[in-house]
Amino acid sequence: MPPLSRGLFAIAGAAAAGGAAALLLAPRFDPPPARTGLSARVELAFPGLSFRRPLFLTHAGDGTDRVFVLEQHGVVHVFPNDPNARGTRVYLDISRTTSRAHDEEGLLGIAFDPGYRENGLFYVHYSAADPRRSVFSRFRRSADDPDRADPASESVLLEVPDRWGNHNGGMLAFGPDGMLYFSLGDEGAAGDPDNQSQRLDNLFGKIHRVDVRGATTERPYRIPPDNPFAGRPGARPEIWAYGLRNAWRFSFDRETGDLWAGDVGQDREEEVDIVTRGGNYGWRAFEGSLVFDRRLADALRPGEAIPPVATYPRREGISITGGTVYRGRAQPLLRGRYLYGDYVSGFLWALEYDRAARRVARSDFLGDTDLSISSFGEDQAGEVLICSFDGKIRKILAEDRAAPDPPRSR
Ligand SMILES: [Ca+2]
Ligand SMILES: [Ca+2]
Repeated sequence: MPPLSRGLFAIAGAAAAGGAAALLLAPRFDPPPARTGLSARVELAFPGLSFRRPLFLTHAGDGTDRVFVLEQHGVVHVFPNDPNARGTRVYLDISRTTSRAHDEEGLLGIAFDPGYRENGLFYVHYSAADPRRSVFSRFRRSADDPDRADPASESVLLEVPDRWGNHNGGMLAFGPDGMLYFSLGDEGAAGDPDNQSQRLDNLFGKIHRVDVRGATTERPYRIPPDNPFAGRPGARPEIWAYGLRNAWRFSFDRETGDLWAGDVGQDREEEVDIVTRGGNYGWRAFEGSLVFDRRLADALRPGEAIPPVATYPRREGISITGGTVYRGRAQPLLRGRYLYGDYVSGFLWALEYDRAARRVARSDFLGDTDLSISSFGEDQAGEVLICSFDGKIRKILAEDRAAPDPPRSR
């Protein structure tokens, strides 16, 4: 799954599974020096439930307050949002058509239609083999059981052939505008060898936006006329933003509608972006705030590449898991903060962004969870839950760290 470069995923995956030998090989990380401000610990949200490589968690937006958890091998579970839940039901099982040939392949994302309560429609992104490709499909809820999807209802929206198993993106979500957004990574290998993220003639290294309302088998989606490159010769009209290496997870702020993404770095920096219409997020001219390809960077106009909102160096983590802006009620200290983490180091951060000034007002290192954080999800009420590869779902409990003693006067 996530978005790792340089084959480290195998090490981390084995470590997550408890392999002692692998743990010896796992990279070591240093917490950031600042230890004031907020801190947090994590706690099991559903102690009675365990999952096999849970990759994502969400709700159907239909008022039923159920939780849906994706397992990488191609299964979606559903259960009531109750800490005492003892079991789940299998909502969807496409494990036979989902490819797990590469660690980053599988059932990667799910998004419920804004009209799900009435129309029962939802969308998934999964990997398939022979030939290797990303598949975007629509399914429908079964007619007689709200806890089951109709496995025969699949309708393919889009298939994207892919030469490499890594960097497949994976997120899909509806925006506040009712459009379906989805990410694709730069296709893979390393360093985006064909510079696809900067080019507009392909779907890789981007976030896309399509209109699935009134879709038919013949026309599974339409291009919103206000897409930034709609009508431009040679450009894919689906593109919303580009220059993204592997935006494994993105989310919309429930209150502001802002689109936040975590973009996984290559060798030096992980980054957080606020993604805007037509924006170029720099890869592979830039990796985070740093020049990656001098020739490409020099060819860009000043300001053409939009810098990240935040970055962190490799000593703090090597594969960002983009999170979500907290709009729940249970953790007032986190209200309005963008929560994100690192899949390999397990570090967790909260960032406060000043939208008027367009800058980070405050950033807190919340702590080391010691988890392989694969995703942040939200329940119906906006409470944020963490999926990790130990199979468990956790909530975040924040507290104000005691301020350090002030320096003594001399
Ligand atoms: Ca790929
Ligand atoms: Ca960037």
